[in-house]
Amino acid sequence: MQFIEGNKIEEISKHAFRGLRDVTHLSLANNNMKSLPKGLFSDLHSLIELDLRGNQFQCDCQSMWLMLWLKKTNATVSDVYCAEPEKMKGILLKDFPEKHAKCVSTDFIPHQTINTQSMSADIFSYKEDVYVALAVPNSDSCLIMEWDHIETHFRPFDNITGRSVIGCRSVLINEQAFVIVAQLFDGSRIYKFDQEQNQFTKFQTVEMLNVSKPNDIEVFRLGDEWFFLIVDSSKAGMSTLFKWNNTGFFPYQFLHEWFRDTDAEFVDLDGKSVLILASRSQVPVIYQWNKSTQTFVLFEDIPNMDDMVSVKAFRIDRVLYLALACYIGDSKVLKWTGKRFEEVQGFPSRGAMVLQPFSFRDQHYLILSSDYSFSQIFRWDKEKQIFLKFREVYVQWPRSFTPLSTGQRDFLLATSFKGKTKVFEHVSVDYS
Ligand SMILES: [Ca+2]
Repeated sequence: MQFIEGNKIEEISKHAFRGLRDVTHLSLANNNMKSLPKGLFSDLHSLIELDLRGNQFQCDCQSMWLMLWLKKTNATVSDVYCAEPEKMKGILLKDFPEKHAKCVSTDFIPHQTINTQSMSADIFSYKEDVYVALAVPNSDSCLIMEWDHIETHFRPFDNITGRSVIGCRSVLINEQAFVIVAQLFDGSRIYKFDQEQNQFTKFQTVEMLNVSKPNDIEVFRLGDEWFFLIVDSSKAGMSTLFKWNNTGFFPYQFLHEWFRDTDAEFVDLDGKSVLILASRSQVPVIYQWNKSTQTFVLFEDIPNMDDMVSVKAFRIDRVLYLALACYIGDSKVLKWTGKRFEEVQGFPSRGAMVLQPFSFRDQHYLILSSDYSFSQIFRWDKEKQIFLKFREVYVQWPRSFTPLSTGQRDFLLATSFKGKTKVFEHVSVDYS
C-alpha cells in the first residue's frame, strides 16, 4: 500500500511509481496537484483502489491522458472533479470531452536546407514525379529539382542557365512540360522537357517587345487556350499577355502603360475570368475577359489599396479572399462579397514582400514576411473568421512560400534572395 496524501504536493515525478507492480492501494488524496504526468500509473498492474480526492485538477490537455486512463482502468477510483478552467469547475474529469481540438495543434519544423539562393519557386507534377523550378539569382539560372519520394527531399535534376533570370514558371500543355524563363535581358526563353535526354532543352525565344522589367509570370488556361502574363514593374514597359498557338507562345495583348505592376493573379470571379493586377504606382485593378472581343478589358479597381507588392487569391469554405502585401502600410485580406472586395483584416507590416495564403487539409494559413524580421505565420480561426498570430519561422530575405503535399506529408518551401532555400514540414503536435 502507498499513501502520499495530505502533503500539499503540487507535482509528482513521472517515475514515482516505476516498477511497483504489486501495489494494490494508492492514495494521492488532499494534495494540491493540478495535473499528473502522463503514464504515471503504467506500472501499477495490481492496482485495486486509487484515491485522488482533494486535488485541484486542471481539466485541460494535460489531463487528457488521465481522463482516458480513468475510462479503461479496472481499479476503483474516487471521483475526480475539475477545479479549473472556470467552465469545467465541479465537472467530473471523466466527462471531459475526448476530442478536444485545442489539444492537437500544428507546427512548422525545418526539414531541408537547399544550399542556394532563390527568388521564386514553382512546384509542378509531370508523369507522376514532383519537381520545383527555382529562379536562382546568383547563378542566373532556373534550377530544377526533383522530389525524392523515398528520402523525402528535393535533389538536383537540371539547371537551365540564362541571363538575369527573374522567374521560372512551368506549364504542361498536351502532356509536355515547359518552363518559361523570364529574363531581364535577351527576351524570355521557353524550355521543353526532352524525354530522351532526360533534361530541358531550348524550345523558343519569346519576343518581349514592350516588356522592360518582368516581375512575375502568371500562367493560366481559358477554356482550351493557354496564356501567360508577364507582369512588368517598370513604367517604361507594359504587362503583356502571351498566347499559345501550338508552335509557341506569342504576344497577344498589351495591358496598361505607365504603371509599375508587381503581381498578377488569375481568378474565377463568380464564373467570370479575371486578372487582378497589383501595382506600386496605383491601386489594384481587375481586368475581365470579354468573350466577344477575346481580350481582357479593364473592369474596375480596388480602392484604397495603394502600393501593393503581391496579390494572391484563396478560398475558405468557398468564399473568395485576396491577400495583398503592402510595402509601406498595412498588408490586407479582402473578402469578395459578390459585389466588391471588402477589407476584413489588416496586418501591420513594414517592407512586406509576401503575404502568402496556403492550406494543409482543413487548416488555413497566411504568412507575412519582410527582409527585416522573422516571417509571421497566421492561422485561420473558424469561430472568429479571421487569421490569428500562430508561429514565426526564420528565412533570410524571403521571396515566396509554396506549399507541397506529397503522400501523407505536408511541406512549405521558402525561397530566399540572400540566404538558403528552406523546406519546412507541417506537422501535427499532440499536447495531451
Ligand atoms: Ca502571380
